[in-house]
Amino acid sequence: MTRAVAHQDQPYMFDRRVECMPRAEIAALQLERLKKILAHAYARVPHYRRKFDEAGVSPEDLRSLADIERFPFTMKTDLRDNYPFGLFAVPMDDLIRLHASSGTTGRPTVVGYTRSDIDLWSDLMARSMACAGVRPGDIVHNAYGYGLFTGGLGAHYGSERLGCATVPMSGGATERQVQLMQDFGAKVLCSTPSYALNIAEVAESMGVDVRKLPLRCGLFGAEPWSEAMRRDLQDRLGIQAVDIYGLSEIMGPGVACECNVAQNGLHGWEDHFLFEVVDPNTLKPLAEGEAGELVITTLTKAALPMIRYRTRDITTLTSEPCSCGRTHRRIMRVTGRDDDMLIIRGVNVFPSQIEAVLVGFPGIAPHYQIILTREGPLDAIAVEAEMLPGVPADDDARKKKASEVRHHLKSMVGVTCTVMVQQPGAVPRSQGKAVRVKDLRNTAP
Ligand code: DLL
Repeated sequence: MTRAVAHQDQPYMFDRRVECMPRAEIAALQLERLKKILAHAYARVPHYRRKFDEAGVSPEDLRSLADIERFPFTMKTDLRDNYPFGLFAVPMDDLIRLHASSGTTGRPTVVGYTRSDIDLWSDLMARSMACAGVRPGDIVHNAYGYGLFTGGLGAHYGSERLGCATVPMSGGATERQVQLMQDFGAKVLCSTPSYALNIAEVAESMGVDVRKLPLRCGLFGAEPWSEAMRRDLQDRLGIQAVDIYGLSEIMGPGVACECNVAQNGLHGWEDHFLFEVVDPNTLKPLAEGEAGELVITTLTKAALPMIRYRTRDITTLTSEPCSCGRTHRRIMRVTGRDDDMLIIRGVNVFPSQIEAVLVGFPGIAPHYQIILTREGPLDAIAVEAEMLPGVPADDDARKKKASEVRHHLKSMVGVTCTVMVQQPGAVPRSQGKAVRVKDLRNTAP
């Protein structure tokens, strides 16, 4: 498998030939690569061969990019049903890495990489970081979890490929993180947005003003977050907070990343991935600007080609020109996963919409949890938030604040919920991906 961006001996910066490629050339490159990857998957993976045969299509049927619609989707269940290695398209001897997601139920999903896949991932992660404003020579503090999760090693390899001194912190031991960020003079923080908030809070409690440190840029992803959270993090940390997206099944972090110029939508790297947005109910393709489920096909990965993978992530796509000059289409902020969407008395709600109301609310800290319970036949939702430190937090003050928040949630999001405002520090803090929803619907009262 050839690599498009082969700068192995040079730090990756900004390859205009690739990132600013005219759209017609991107489409031509995608078609050429899509033909190859379909043939690769069909020839090497019995699952794809069977699925294509059942759908009555073969790789030769693809003449234009639009023909992709004739090919079957791939879902997380396909990975689970073929656990652990059934969807791999290369001999096991060719693999140099395995990652897995724990998953809340059942078998984990396992993903594998050849050496060329790891190179590609490192290149794309370096490209993403450069796009976000990271520069060779920067000290990168990497607080994404190392291990089976793709966040830690993905950011690590990309950061090294870019030529940055990479600090492999992983999550946890937050006071130590603050200490080392300060001592080393980190310019870049890689973490989930919820953990960045935890770091900011711990720094404040240690009397460290992060805004006065050399930290300049945050690469935040792996979970949904809101514009309100971006403003809060930028303000507290004195940085530019940039959104980065990815998922293990497709590669890991670095499938798409915002540029530091516009900070408005994530450039999806179309020389290596084909993006579609479909209606999650009818599975019909949606036009640009229409919100639906993101579907991704890998165009160049060898070990685990993914054909029309249904991510469950809800977003929109745009090919509007971006002020940074990059031509790769943007995936607008992922509001949440369709399996995380709450339906409360007929109203569809993503946790990130609740976050957008809470973060920046006067007197309220940006930590929250959503608790789901059953009241008779109906689902009920309670939001647990907490007062900002330093604000009066007696019973009356907290009740009054709770009622204000409840009114805002009703008018901005349309849901009626119970709101509990607790003392500062009461809501559990995140160490990695935040658990936003506590579902008590199936537990006995
Ligand atoms: O979370 C990869 C990653 C690591 C991305 C570090 C960015 C930074 P998974 O654990 O497989 O991989 O989880 C993937 O996380 O389908 C989304 O639902 C969610 N997600 C990832 N990035 C974002 C983001 C990594 N920027 C799942 N905004 C995806 C919203 C995100 N959701």
